[in-house]
Amino acid sequence: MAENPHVRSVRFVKSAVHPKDFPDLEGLPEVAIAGRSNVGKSSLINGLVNRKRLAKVSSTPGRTQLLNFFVVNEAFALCDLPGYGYAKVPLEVRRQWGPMIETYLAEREALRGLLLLVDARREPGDWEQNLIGWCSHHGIAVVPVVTKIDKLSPSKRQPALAQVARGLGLSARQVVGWSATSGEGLEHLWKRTTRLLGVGATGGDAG
Ligand SMILES: Nc1nc2c(ncn2[C@@H]2O[C@H](COP(=O)(O)OP(=O)(O)O)[C@@H](O)[C@H]2O)c(=O)[nH]1
Ligand SMILES: [Mg+2]
Repeated sequence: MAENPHVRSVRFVKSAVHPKDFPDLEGLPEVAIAGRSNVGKSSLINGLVNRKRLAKVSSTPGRTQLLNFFVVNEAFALCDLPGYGYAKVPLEVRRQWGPMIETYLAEREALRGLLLLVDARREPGDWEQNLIGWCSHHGIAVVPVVTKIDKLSPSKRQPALAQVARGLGLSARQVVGWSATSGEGLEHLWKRTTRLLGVGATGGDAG
């Protein structure tokens, strides 16, 4: 597993659902991580910040129904958004996902961009398209990340990225390929995250 040399410190801040409970991080720029349940959001955060178990990786998809806030290098924040679409979660809870995420996107002033995760073996659907729509409505930049690319043979990776890009109506060059098990794509992911946050905002050598 590759180490991210740009990360010096990371801490969990809190979990919250409602805007009144979101942490006041005194204007630290923030990037959010979104995607269907089990797509690899928590694993991506752990990989990005060199921690095995900071964000809880769950073998029971859909358990994370809170927004989880982290601070990296005391310079920026990451927000692990609740996963969407696990059938065993009660309908009432599933109904709250959309409004919960939309409220966050609308009200989080420090939010600079969103990493939208799509499993390498799935095609993006209406939910991902909707999310891109909300982001563009609120002026939030989106970086699509294709997760679990280790599950594909090397020759199938580029076509998979292109397919996800098409499904999202974006160009393949915009898409980051990522594997939490091998660390492949880490440097690309960091670069794109840094760019979302703004130059100099990462508190380290931006690379
Ligand atoms: N092979 C592989 N498995 C992964 C990868 N990322 C996550 N997983 C696995 O997928 C499952 C769900 O991951 P998790 O990070 O909890 O997803 P979340 O629900 O989106 O937060 C776990 O069993 C992880 O170990 C990856 O890049 N490669
Ligand atoms: Mg998770």
